[in-house]
Amino acid sequence: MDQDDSYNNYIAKNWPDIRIINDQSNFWHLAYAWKMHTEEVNSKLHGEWNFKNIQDGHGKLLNMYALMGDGKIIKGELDEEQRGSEAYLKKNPQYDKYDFISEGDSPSFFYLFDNGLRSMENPTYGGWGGRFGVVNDKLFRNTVLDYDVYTKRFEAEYSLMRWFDDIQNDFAARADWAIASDYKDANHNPTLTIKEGLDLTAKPGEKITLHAEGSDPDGNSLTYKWWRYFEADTYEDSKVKPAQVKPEMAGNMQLGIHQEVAKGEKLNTIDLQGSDTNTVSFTVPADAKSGNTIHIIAEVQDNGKHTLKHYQRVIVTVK
Ligand SMILES: [Ca+2]
Repeated sequence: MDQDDSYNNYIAKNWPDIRIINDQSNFWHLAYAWKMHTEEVNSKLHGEWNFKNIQDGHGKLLNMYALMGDGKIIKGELDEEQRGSEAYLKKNPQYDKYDFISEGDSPSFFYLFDNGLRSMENPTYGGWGGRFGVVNDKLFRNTVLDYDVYTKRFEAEYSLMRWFDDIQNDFAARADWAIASDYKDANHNPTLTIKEGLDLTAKPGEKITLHAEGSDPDGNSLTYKWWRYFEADTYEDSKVKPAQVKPEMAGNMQLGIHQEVAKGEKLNTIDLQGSDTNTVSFTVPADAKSGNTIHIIAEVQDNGKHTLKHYQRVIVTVK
């Protein structure tokens, strides 16, 4: 965020070759702005879920995790910022006891999870830390939008919000690991490989079939889901092209950036067959140009506690 000017005033001047992902807006949405969202993305940010799955009965470390009105007073914090206090809850009645407070710093770390989304390869791919546009070869910012299926708008922050359930489920499993005395006492994520590989080339009009092979260390049953991350890829058809927002417009930190979708416009015109099975097929559009990419996300989900996932991203490059 460049909260303390350390990027603009020091790093950019003295270390110009360091690549920077400058998140100026997305992170607010896994932080104090979460109450602005539709309920569909927030279901695991409410008090009941957080208390039960993260804080209560999960050992000494998780007992220190801070939730709204949980009675914890943070030494040195301003009185009006003591979100654990009864007084704060009374003054801010939009929150319930044990509601999520903020994980605003966490998205910048989420890139490093090797969850299969490949966000650490390229900030424009998107992953648990959100998705970013290219300002120049050293700088990435919130200049790209993802289509929020609930609000029907393109929003920078949806590139982060779309993962909230998965992020919180994963966190809850880790909270369980903190108290498990044996491996079998908690659930663990499945793994996933794609038989055909992750970086493929194809001709326009070619039919592609991909096979997902999941495995679960706990022996859970697995289900599969495939979808095209059309906002992240570069094939353009008659669908709406995700709006490229000028960098100077990306500074609206509290509200994010929104763009309405015109009625009747298609968001994705590549039909995935078998998208809820372990084998998906689709045809590379005949008008695809050489160099275009198509990003297909494969998800595997177990049926253990917190229904954990792993992903793979297949990138098809048209030649
Ligand atoms: Ca499992």
